[in-house]
Amino acid sequence: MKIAKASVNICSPGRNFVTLKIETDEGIYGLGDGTLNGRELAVASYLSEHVIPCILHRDPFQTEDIWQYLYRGAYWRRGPVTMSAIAAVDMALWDIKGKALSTPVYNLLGGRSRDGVLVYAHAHGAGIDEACDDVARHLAMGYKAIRVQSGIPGLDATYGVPKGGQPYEPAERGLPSESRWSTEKYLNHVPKLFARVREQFGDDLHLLHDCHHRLSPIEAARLGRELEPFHLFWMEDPISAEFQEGFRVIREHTTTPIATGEVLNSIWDVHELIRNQWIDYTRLTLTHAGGFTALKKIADFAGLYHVRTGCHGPTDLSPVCMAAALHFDLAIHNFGIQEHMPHGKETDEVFPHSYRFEDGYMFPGDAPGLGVDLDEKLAAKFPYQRAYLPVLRKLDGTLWDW
Ligand code: CS2
Ligand code: MG
Repeated sequence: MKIAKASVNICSPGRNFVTLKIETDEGIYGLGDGTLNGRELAVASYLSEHVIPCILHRDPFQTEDIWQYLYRGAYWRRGPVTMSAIAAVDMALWDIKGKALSTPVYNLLGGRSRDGVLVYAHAHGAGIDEACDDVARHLAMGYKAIRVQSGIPGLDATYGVPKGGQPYEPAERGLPSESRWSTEKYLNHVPKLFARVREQFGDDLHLLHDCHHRLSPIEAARLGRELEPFHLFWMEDPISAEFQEGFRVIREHTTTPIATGEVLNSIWDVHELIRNQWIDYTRLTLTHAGGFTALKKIADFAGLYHVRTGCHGPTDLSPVCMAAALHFDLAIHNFGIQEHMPHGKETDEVFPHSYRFEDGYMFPGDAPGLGVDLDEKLAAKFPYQRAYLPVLRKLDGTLWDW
């Protein structure tokens, strides 16, 4: 079997997605997600201009060699654009392998290591009361793990709390919006939020929280320590993820488990974090970190150090990535948890899939390959629209990490 054709689809059914379709001379095709929120066209062009010409006529079963060719062969290493493009190819090739062998991808990765994939939902509210109402709503839907974010008194907007009942983190058309931030107000508020959530919902529920890179190591250490009585499943991205050494300070002061990695894209971004046991969960995704071929190696390395996975799974990654993540999560031994943010109706219709949610767990389904498709006709009705993530400034105007 040979790769006969490959094309990049860019569509916006609710938000922008970049999908690579690789077709073989035997009529089998595979899909890969290359979406990089706010920088979609850079990946699309990297794929069309630089990657597709190099993979034509190759054997699609040679996932390892093609991965090495695209990574080492380019000379230039890492980075979200490069690694998302490589991931899109890798995912599509594993999809083809699964279809050619008539088996779901998880069987090619080691088979089922568990019955289902534990996922966490997102609860949020303008204040503590509203956030608790949202926790109750998600519990009623069957979720066993819930990330909780709430508005901060004195701040107009904050990460993880969409305004006016919009879906979580809508793609913002036009140039980036700006909002203001106060670490002091945030640090004073979050322990109160979790004290209330634990009091109202008891000990069984897994609770998570995302700091979204905004703290210094010692501020994160303070927060982790103050959250200890509420036994979080994890405190996510307490500081800028690329500052590996910074996690040492946090670790020395608190037993609250730490997760990071959603903005990182290779083993070299996390190997110190893992080797020194400064984190408990890696958040690397299949899309941004080079696909199955790369993530499997990272997970196996992490497993030696009792570090588990918690793949990033926001709505700005397509259902192709979600499907891929579920195959991966089901198969690897040191799986921790999977983020689940349901896509909107339009996105689900453009990407029909076999995965499903039931009683707090997700299941990739038994369709051969990834079990996800792209309805190209429907996708054409949702053309790309430029959209950006917001930008953050401190109260005095200093640019900050969003
Ligand atoms: C987030 C993301 O899912 C998460 O934990 O941190 O929502 C992140 O902000 C977006 O994926 C950025 O594109
Ligand atoms: Mg996050």
